[in-house]
Amino acid sequence: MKKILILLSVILITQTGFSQQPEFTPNYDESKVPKFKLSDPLKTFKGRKIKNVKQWEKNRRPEILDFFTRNVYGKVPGNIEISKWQVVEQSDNALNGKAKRKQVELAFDNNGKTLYFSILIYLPKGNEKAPLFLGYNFYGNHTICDDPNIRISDAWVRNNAAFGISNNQLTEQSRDVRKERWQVNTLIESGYGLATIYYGEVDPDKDDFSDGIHPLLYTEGQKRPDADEWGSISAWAWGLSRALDYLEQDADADASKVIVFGHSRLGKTSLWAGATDRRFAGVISNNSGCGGAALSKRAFGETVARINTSFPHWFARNFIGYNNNESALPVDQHELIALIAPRPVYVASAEEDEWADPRGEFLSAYYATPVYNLFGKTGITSDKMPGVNQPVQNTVAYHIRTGKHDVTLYDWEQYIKWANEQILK
Ligand code: GTR
Repeated sequence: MKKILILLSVILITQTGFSQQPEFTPNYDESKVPKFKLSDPLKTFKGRKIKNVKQWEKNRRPEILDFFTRNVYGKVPGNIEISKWQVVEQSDNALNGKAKRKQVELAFDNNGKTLYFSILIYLPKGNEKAPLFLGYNFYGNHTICDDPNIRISDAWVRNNAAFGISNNQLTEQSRDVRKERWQVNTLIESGYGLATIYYGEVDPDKDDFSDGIHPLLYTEGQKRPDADEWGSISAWAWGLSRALDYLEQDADADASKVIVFGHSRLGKTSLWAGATDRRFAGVISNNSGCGGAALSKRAFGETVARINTSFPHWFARNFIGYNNNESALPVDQHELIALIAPRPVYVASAEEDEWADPRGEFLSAYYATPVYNLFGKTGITSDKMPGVNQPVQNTVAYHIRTGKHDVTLYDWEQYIKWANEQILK
């Protein structure tokens, strides 16, 4: 029996590639969090105190944004606009007559290459100018609800036996498998629209820079982004901004009320999109963890070194310089959140999601608050974490709910309640 088990684990290790990972034991002990000093969002790198919005906008915000751009997520090395878009399918009678549905394909041309991605849009019927949530999905637009009219993407996808995905291809079998995470009916009934995109159409989530959007902006002979250029998170954030470009031209939607949403790696993405594109009216980070809302310097759960090793394509290569070297960072993730000010931002954690460091996510929201205060907005007023399932909802909002790393109906109910106050009013 023992021999069989050993053999099985050897097969597993070689099959999954885990053997290449250096050993890593996450710290889940609060008393072992290293002592660290957080940078003051209201003091410039040169030590000048920031006293008002004007100084923040002129001297501080740009230097923080520049640091994150070059050293964390990577800069987009050029400009690509939508070359053409096409409504490939639409209906005024979707979701039992409650919604209008559109499927729009955007095309981007550059360097003799073309990239396409599709946005699935639902708008509440009779209230099309409603605010709308925009966010990526992990397994294709057709996974988000049981609507049989949602087209199936033919882009590369990670295999997933539970969803019937093999050969890196999506099929009918995975329709609606992620409906719990999207709660489309609740959104529509609450007067919100939803726009979603399969993230793999913008950049397949693998360590390969020959696919997705990156090659469209290579200089001659370039094979991968330079050390300060975009990783996948930055590429996905770019895609969200292009989706917003489209929404600005769509007479059915109100592009001034788009709340960018994302879970996990896509929550890191929504934060970066919200930081870089100030047209987004609000930003939601659901369980985004390391490289998202969680403070890197706490090194609790997933760390910078670990994330750069497991997912070498997510960040700019410069970020590797902070592997096991977080104290050298002149910024931390609270300043990513501060970049979103004064717009509403919601950081959400889950109790069992220790890997994402709920306390580190909370503290980021708390330490971003002085920048919100500068704008006369209320953020997180106490450094004491609220109890489980006891949301604090100001312009900066936070909750930690029971359960695991996921997006639940509870999360959406909070986002809607908060958006009613912060975006609608
Ligand atoms: C994990 C990763 C996290 C988070 C998550 C996800 O494997 O370590 O940073 O992004 O994936 O996106 O589901």
